[in-house]
Amino acid sequence: MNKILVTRSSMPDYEEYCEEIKELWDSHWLTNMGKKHKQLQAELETMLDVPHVTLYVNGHLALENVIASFNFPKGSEVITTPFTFASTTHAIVRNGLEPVFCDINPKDYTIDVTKIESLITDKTVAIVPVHVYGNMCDVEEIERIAKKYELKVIYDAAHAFGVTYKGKSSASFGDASMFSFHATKVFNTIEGGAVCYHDDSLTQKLNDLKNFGIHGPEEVAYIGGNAKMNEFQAAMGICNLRHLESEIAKRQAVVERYRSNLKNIDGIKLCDPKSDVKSNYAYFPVVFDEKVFGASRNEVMEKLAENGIGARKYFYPLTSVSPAFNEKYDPSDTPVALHLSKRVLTLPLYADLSLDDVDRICNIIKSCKM
Ligand code: T4K
Repeated sequence: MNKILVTRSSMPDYEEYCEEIKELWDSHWLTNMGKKHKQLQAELETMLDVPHVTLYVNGHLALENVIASFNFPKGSEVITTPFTFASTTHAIVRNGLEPVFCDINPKDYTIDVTKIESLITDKTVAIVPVHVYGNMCDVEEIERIAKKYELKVIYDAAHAFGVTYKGKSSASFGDASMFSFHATKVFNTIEGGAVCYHDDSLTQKLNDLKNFGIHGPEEVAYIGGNAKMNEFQAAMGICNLRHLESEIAKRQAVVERYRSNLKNIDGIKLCDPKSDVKSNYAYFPVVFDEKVFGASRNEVMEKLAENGIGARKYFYPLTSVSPAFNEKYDPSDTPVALHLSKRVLTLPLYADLSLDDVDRICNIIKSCKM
């Protein structure tokens, strides 16, 4: 029986990628913001409808750098959620800032905007909300709060490439948004990421941070690091962008098949798309209520694994309970996130997952029901 993993990288035809990288053998120009890098950046600015895109070697360094670009005083507080990939919290902490964990809402698992204001102190400088699974945060309420308290908003939009809210690109909200172009994402550049923003003055800061602060052959004006996307990554992005629409349409068909198979089952909760959000179908989370369903999330995961199917617990454990924090944060302060992290399972989802395989996965899940 063929193994099915939680996702599988989207790739162009081999010939298409070879054609795209062919000229690199002529030019020998492999990195440092070359031709492919510039082309992908321009294509993304158009596609995401945002004035500035700065490309990165991966999403994490994009997030770490964009937070750094605001020069927040060390020890300042940043409101975020623990129901995310380690990267979000790490990017805050690695900048010498203090994460303040806000709970998520039980409907779409993004930050609970009704709880943000009570967490604001005179040390708060920013909110780092996470658009989870291809859904989007309540961007309007976050904007209202940020304006009222003069806070920066930096979205972790790793899961939200190509998503729109009321027809507006996910890249257009907040002071900046970070996208991940990792191999496991809806759109990939093998590894990669980007920061999208409106403010012209951020461009120099982000370039300084990702390219050693080099301003010219004889001028290093800032103590920056190295986080540049290379030409092979950019070439992969150029190819994958051509197929994005059809990849998302195929994902949508997979998600619709999952929904029709798993709707109205006692003890299974599906995550409803927010109205006005056009998803990219990045992940398919299912929440198991053991008392009603008769089997726990972990038991379902094991049963799937016995059948060669690799579902994953995105996101368990909460980032706030990492042993690196030495019990500094109490997960019971974010009860919805804690509850969800113990029950959620993300099912296999990628463009070429066959509908027969979706049916098979759902039948195995249904067979776990007591
Ligand atoms: N913020 C959020 C909310 C994020 O979810 C992420 C990344 C980031 C920030 C940081 O962005 P990056 O710096 O990564 O650009 C994976 C990804 O590595 C990670 O990018 C992603 N989130 C996270 C949710 O998932 P793992 O440790 O679960 O990946 P792994 O290696 O177990 O792969 C999962 C499955 O994907 C495999 O079973 C098969 C498939 N796969 C994997 C690889 C590496 C492929 O088909 N091709 C591949 O090359 O973290």
